[in-house]
Amino acid sequence: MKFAGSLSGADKEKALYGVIGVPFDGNAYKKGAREGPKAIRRASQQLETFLWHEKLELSDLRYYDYGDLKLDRNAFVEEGSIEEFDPARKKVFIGGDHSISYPLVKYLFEHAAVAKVIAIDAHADFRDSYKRKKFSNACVMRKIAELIGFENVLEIGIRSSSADEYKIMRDKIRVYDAEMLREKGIECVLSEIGGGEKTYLSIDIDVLDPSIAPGVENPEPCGMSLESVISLIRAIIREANVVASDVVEVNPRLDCANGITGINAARIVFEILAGYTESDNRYINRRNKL
Ligand SMILES: [Mn+2]
Repeated sequence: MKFAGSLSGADKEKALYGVIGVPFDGNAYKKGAREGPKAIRRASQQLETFLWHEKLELSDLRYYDYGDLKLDRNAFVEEGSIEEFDPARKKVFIGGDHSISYPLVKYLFEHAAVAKVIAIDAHADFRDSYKRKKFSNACVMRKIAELIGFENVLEIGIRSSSADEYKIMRDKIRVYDAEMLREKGIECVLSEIGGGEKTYLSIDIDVLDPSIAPGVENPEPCGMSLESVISLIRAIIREANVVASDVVEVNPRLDCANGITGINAARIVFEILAGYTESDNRYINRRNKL
């Protein structure tokens, strides 16, 4: 099953954007996120591909669902495997536990395709190691910062870390936590993110309140609404040069019967694709045509 609105295989050469699944949960404590891509694709089919609030038809956006990328046993991207998906195209990866962001960023960084990373997440993910795993999903932003430089990392929406993580993050990276967003609104972030450097945007679905995203490994109280997360994502894509994104940590084994976490993740993927189109000035608003 393809992501809703994807071009057909015969038309894939016309694609401007790519959707790629990464069914991996080898670094998560509770397993199940490997089934995330399938659940998000299925959920996307339940939503209309017409974005009502923008009067935008998603199948006009010309994206192709390339299927799944395989990470090897050590969670590294095999050489050349992302290139199959054309490095020039903006992409959305659907996970997978959050640890997938590290090999993806590493690959893109080493191929000069990404210079900065913005994470939207409830958790800091800034541990040096967790349960004896260096590449645990609880360490992913630390590993990314060590790779691309602490000054090139921005974390947004954070409301949970250990005291040790906080001590390191406080001085070394820029953080806009959940409280700041509530008090000052998303505008406080926007002044920080211009500049045009190629940016990777990682969205952990647990940034949402657990009442609307229960299907996650580590639910964290007092989360954001879907509306605020969508406004934040669209504003970031408008201001920064986002060339790749991921939506991670959907665990269908922990979701409710109606699959609401997968549905909200699918909606976020829709918004990323609409955002890419808008920032590339390819936006087609049907409001006047209908
Ligand atoms: Mn998280």
